[in-house]
Amino acid sequence: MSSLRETDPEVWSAIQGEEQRQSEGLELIASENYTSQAILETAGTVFTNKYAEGYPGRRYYGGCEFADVVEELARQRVCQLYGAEHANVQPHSGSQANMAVYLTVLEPGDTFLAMNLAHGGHLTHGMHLNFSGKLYHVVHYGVREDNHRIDFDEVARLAREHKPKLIVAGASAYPREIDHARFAEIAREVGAKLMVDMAHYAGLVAAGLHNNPVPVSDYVTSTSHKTLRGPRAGFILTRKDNARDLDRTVFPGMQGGPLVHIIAAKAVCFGEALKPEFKDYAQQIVANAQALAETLTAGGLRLVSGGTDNHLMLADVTAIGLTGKIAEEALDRAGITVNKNMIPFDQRKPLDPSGIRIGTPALTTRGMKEAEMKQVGEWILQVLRAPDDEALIARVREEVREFAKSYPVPGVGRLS
Ligand code: DSN
Repeated sequence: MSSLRETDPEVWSAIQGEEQRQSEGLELIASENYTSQAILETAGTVFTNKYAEGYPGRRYYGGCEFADVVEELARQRVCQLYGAEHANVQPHSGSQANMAVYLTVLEPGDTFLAMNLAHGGHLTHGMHLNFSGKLYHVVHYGVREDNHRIDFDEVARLAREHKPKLIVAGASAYPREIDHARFAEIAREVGAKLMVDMAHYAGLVAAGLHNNPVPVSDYVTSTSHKTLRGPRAGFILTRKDNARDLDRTVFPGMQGGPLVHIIAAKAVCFGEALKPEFKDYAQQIVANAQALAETLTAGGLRLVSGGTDNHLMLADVTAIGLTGKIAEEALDRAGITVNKNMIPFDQRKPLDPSGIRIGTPALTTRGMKEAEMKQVGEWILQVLRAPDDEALIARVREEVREFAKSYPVPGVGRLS
């Protein structure tokens, strides 16, 4: 019996609801995943009680000997995973990891070059309402209109014209492999530093399925909870010569006490990603994305860039007379979770854009393979062809519920 059930039935009940939602639905949000039971357990330990400002061996609080152990394990493992010289595993999130690099490299008002949000970039890549867009002068590159691939001619032209101090590569909604070496060449030519935000595809890099940005970049930022399948958090990789400045920016520059329980869970995550079976998992993510993309394309959906090399795809639903918002809501009612998303050269607005973003990391963790992706794709097509047909949606909802029950979500039932 869970003590939470007795002490706080309202929160306990919300957790039960969320467990049921995750178990009975199909999670296709490209940035979400299910951590292992081991990671969940670690995140829920007494390390949450500990203050450990500073770094291993140099703390501002007593009693940090075990905090040092887990932070050192996390640093060593993530450096081994990506071949990095130095890691800072304290950022609470990917946004804070990006902020730490900006504050290390740039002064307010400096120029950086990054991917347009509507073409796949992230909020922290200079969106006007985000700190990154407010503090810095941001110049955006995008994708080519004819093939939706990053327009490197434009990147080079903008870099030569604006002479940014920093070039940011990496994206949150780009279905193709990113040529980090090409970015590095352009950065070198104009004397800019290169930061790669690999949050989305970090698991694919760890498995050797996407080229590794570490050897060609000054800084690599990431989250640990997307394709890497760890706890919700961030980290930064860099060379030894940048370590001191970067570490000072994270603490005391930006953050106070690190979240030691989450750092411990990151150590477990990096340990899991170092195991050979993680490569199998990552290969299946990509195979599943390709199977789903084929089913959706065969069913008449137009995919941005025509397909995918990674874990995600973007479908233009205006081609079948819908908007992203209508598509997201109809699929949600059928127990299939995706997010509406801008597509390159979108004529619509962010709150009701033309596309939806679909990703396979979470369903792959539940053990689904190509055959299951075909079935999931068929359900998506059925719903999108009749988004107002509530009887059809209710039928799909029931089928999804029955189907999903056969693919357990790790950690569900721990508190029941
Ligand atoms: N919000 C995340 C995503 O969904 O891609 C990126 O941090």
